[in-house]
Amino acid sequence: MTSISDFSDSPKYTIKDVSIQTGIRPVTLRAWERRYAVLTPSRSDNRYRLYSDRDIAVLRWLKSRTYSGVSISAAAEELRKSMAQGKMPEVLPMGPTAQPAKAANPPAGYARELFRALLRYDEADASDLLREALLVFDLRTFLAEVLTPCLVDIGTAWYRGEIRITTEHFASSFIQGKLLTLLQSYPYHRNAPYIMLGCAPTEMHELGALMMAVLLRSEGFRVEFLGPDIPLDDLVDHARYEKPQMIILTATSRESALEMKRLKERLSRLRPVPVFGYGGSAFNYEPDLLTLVQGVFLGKSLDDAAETVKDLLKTEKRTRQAVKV
Ligand code: B12
Repeated sequence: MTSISDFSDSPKYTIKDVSIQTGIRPVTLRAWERRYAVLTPSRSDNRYRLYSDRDIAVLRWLKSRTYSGVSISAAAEELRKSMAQGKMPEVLPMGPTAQPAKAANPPAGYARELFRALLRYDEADASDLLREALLVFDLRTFLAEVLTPCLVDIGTAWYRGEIRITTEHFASSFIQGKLLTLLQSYPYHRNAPYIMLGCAPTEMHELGALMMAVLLRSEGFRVEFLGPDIPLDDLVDHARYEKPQMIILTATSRESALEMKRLKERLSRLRPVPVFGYGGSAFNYEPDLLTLVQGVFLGKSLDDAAETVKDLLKTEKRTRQAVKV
């Protein structure tokens, strides 16, 4: 279970952002702050309230308690008591009206706007769009229907000679930076199932792997993101000492996919043996690769892969427990 204290307490969200994320109106947020003293948001230089991920978790907890019939004052008292004992409660599921606000545009609209902003090298606009899209869509939609199509459009424009290589590099670095920040904004669970994730040797396209890392970390896994072009000797050595439950590699080209051919066999000599999973567009375009690379193909999309990983690690946990007995 995730505790509220696992969330970062660095101030970054305005009251409007928090209202969208929690479904609690700004006027109510201010009233709760005044009456129940459970939150003390920081202030920006111009005195605006700034909330942290932990503040948002606290607000969701309060809201969830009120949905189970507890009054807001009793929920606040419960929280204060727990904090006085140096404990923060576990995260609770959000109540029904705490859904994100309605999006002004469908995801494809955000993808298009983002593409245009990046072509103008307009970081401020691109950042605003991403922040808004993250607030109004769930993470899977954000990754698959906003970021991915934007990257595909950039690739197509580059291929047709409509944009410069510098523009493509700027856009992909910008998105990579945002994804890394997102990855680090999730709590890091030392005791959760441990996954090493990165790209096959020679593979420089790391954004799909990074998206996968964000998605799995958001699901509570301990994910170590290793980046592009990982030498297999080094990976196997690292795994021998760190003993991950799972290793995931991605490939977008045939050449890099074939680099993984004998990895499963090498991993089978480690104790305990990590599960080896793979994916990426190489396998989607050339399915014959699936017969050449041993291991578990995780699926065609990030979504499928996240579900497959969850199932595999549930089975893996049972097997490891059975071996211990
Ligand atoms: C950014 C980019 C780069 C950047 C990468 C930067 C970085 N830090 O990652 C750089 C500049 C390094 C680069 C280099 C090259 N690139 Co490039 N690149 C792109 C671009 C624009 C975006 C890639 C991306 O991140 N896409 C987003 C991801 C999420 O999309 P995706 O990989 O399709 O993922 C989907 C699925 O595969 C799946 N998925 C993704 N990851 C995973 C992981 C798992 C585990 C699972 C299960 C599923 C899964 O989910 C996604 C959603 O459905 C694409 C355009 C495109 N169409 O994607 C070209 C593209 C991939 N590149 C291309 C090429 C040709 C190259 C170069 C050969 C160019 C060159 N001449 O040097 C080199 C190769 C470098 C190498 N050795 O790997 C071609 C590939 C064509 C092909 N299939 O053969 C593309 C398609 C551009 C094009 N239209 O021609 N590139």
